[in-house]
Amino acid sequence: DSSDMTDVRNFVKAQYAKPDPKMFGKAKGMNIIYIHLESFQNFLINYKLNGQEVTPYLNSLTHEKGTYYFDHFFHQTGQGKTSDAEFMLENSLFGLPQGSVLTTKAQNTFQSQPAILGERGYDSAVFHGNYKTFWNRDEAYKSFGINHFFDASWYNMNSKDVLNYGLKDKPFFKESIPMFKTLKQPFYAKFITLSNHFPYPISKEDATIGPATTGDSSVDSYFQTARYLDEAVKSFMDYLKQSGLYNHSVIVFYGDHYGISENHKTAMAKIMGTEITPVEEAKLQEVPLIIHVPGTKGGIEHQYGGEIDVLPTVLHLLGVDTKDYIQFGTDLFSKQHSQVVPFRNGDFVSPDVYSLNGKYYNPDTGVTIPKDLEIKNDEKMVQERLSLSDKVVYGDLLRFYTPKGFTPINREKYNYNHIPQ
Ligand code: GP9
Ligand code: MN
Repeated sequence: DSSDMTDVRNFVKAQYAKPDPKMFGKAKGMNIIYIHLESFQNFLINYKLNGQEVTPYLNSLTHEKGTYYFDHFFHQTGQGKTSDAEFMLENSLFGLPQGSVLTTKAQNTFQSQPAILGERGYDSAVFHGNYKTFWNRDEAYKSFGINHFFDASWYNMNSKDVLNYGLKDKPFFKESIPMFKTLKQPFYAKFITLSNHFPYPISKEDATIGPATTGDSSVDSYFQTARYLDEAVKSFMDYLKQSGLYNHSVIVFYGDHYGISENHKTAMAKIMGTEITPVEEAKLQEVPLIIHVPGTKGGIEHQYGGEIDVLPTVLHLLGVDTKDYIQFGTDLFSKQHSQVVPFRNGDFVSPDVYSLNGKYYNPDTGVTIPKDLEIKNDEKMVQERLSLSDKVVYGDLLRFYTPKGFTPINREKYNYNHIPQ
């Protein structure tokens, strides 16, 4: 009930991390573009297969001027996979321990990024080459205050361009451009790719790098679909540069979750050149987070963080104060950012300890360590964070609290009906 909301507010207030004044508002008034890198794990960055870079474009982006590459950034998804990643990035609330928020709680009250920005004059749109009902997106997006949803019905879904979950990434980006151009600036836009998805099928013509040779077919072709994604993203970036949007947009790239599950340890040991211990398996849960902020230096950021932290980080870059919002992550650039990263199952990682399945490990040596007071406190904090976030979602608690200056989202205002030409 609403008294739970008091606990939530107190917790969120206590863990609030104030923005670094050097980063706050650095991108005020700029567009924000998210590029969702389907199933993309961080180990792919700078990985060489048979002496060749797998993702040369994304690799180069990690040290381009004005881009921040977070190399200890973890996915925190559960059963909701892609939808959990989207949910965390839009709301800075955790996905649920079971099922997907988008499918089970789509009608809840949220105070999501597209609406927060909408109030500051931003248009908003999501682009995706699958049909709108997948993951119940068409219902959930209304609750997030997303103005336009360009789903598969807007694209040319001819059989040569469709594979696995929908429109292949190259035609997807290409066909998105005319629709993208209709947005009014400043805008929020999200492009959800899908070609790099299990079991990683790819045609001969689309494969521009050979497969790995572990003998595990999905692991082997993962490198080929990742390369395809890299090329698709590069051509979209070329468009952003040539149109001038690149200099007026924060661009966020993120991997949503692992691509290779723990059922493929034998093959992954060959890929990584080391046995996949629990600590190695946890490190494989790193996904890239790359944020381009025009007019800044950029750099490689080593602090630990997770998907829950993206929203406050981005809002602060855009000059939006988050103090009054119920967000369970903290700004990655803040001196007060907590580096304890909860996984959805209650495990957690930090630079000091990996807590995995009831055991505690030194992250550098992989050796188990005794549970000390610090670990106890981290553990308590992680459990509290997850369970309070769950209370918000299960109890639909945001209906009892409206942040200062925020107009509650009216789902009735949105519909994504579209009759294809
Ligand atoms: C499909 C896509 C895949 O629309 O977003 O979702 P996933 O299977 O990765 O959760
Ligand atoms: Mn996914």
